[in-house]
Amino acid sequence: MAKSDLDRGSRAFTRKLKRYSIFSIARHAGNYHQEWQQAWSHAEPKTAYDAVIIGGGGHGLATAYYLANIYGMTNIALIEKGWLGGGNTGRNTTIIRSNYMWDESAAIYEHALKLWEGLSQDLNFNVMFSQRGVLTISHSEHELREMSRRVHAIRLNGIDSDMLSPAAIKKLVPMINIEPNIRYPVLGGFLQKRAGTARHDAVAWGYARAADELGVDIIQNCEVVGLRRNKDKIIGIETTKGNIKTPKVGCVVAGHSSVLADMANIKLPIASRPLQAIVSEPIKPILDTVIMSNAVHMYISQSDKGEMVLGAGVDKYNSYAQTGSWPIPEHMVAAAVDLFPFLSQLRMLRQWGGIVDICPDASPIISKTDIRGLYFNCGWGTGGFKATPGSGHIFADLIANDRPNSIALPYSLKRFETGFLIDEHGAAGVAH
Ligand code: FAD
Ligand code: PYC
Repeated sequence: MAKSDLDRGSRAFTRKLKRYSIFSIARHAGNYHQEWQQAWSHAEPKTAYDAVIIGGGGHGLATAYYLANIYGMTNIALIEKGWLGGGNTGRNTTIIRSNYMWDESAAIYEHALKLWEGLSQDLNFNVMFSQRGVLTISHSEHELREMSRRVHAIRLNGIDSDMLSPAAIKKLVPMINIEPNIRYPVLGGFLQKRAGTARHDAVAWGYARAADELGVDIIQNCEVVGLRRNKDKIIGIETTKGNIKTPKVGCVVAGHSSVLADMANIKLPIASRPLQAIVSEPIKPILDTVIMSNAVHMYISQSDKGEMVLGAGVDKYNSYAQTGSWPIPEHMVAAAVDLFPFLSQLRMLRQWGGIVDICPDASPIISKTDIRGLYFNCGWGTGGFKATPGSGHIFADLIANDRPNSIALPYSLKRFETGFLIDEHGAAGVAH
């Protein structure tokens, strides 16, 4: 065993001992979070690694964790230009579901959902996964028929999904207005009971801590500014903390995927757009289901802190500014108040935006490129949080084995040449 492996092993062991001992709990009980053990170390880049993952969101961190945990690749680094989870991972509205239309989507989103179901145990970190159910409502007869067609497809893939009448919806969500004379009358809906939410930053922190314990170097405040290649082979990266040699680079940078791809003269079929959300002041628990309306681009849930979390449709222009235009939340709030009149009594606390990377078919890219050793995982658009564990798991497999497994294969960049697109605009609809 190399000395660096021993160092890593003892680093993890000492940290675990300090963290879990009863003395540690007693010592920290009265000191208001002072002297707490850091959950992961702040590494400085070495000159070379076996692989480098660019992007410290949930997908990048999950990739690094599975590379180390499953494939034993521990001489790797994760490079983040800001702070972990500061991109879309910490900005999303945390909806997790696997009720997509096509078989390829069922495979990947259900793979992720199954991993979510054991994630807190796997990471030994409470990611607060809550299977409170996700209800999608319909406001027209036509939408209802389309919904029932999708429910049949979902069930054929063995995934739970049930159509609900307005009365059943009212029973499940007493706060909803199902009067027939409102602007967006509720004609029915469908529910995935195993779907739900998780605490998004805990997901980043949990993966970071677990990856760090396995020896992954997590390097923050370090921007990748160039990709180095020798003809058709990747040989390293250029960063604001110096150059790093590596034969494998995984890019997982969501809204900035085209920027990274441009460094390798690759054009990705991606539009980068702002997606906005808002939260209200906290109130007592009144909503224990997630509700989405694709037709009006409105979705709502209540966070564990009591805030009402509301999200809107994607902005209609490309941008890298993490904000968004006013008419989008204004339209969404009008619909939300129509459906949930109690919202008019609440003050909104915060609004924010994230930059999402949307493919023409609203499905992701998990792919090798024409440059050997350069891989992309992106294009999750408005709906990648739910995929975080599955995406990292599959991307790690692609990087370690340099070939896509059966779940990843349909998500190759080649589909934009062959035309085998996986059109999920309908299922991604709420934010599209
Ligand atoms: P990110 O978390 O964005 O991570 C990418 C990281 O790469 C960033 O931290 C960034 O700083 C870093 N980076 C970029 N360029 C560089 C560089 N040159 N060098 C180093 N680092 C770099 N999805 C759902 O499934 N359910 C939802 O309810 C949901 N709601 C959403 C609501 C909003 C408002 C938004 C914005 C998104 C929502 N999404 C949702 C989408 C989801 O957030 C994303 O698909 C997912 O978080 C993407 O994760 P990621 O790890 O790929 O990206
Ligand atoms: O993909 O479920 C989703 C989603 C909801 C809000 C934004 N994305």
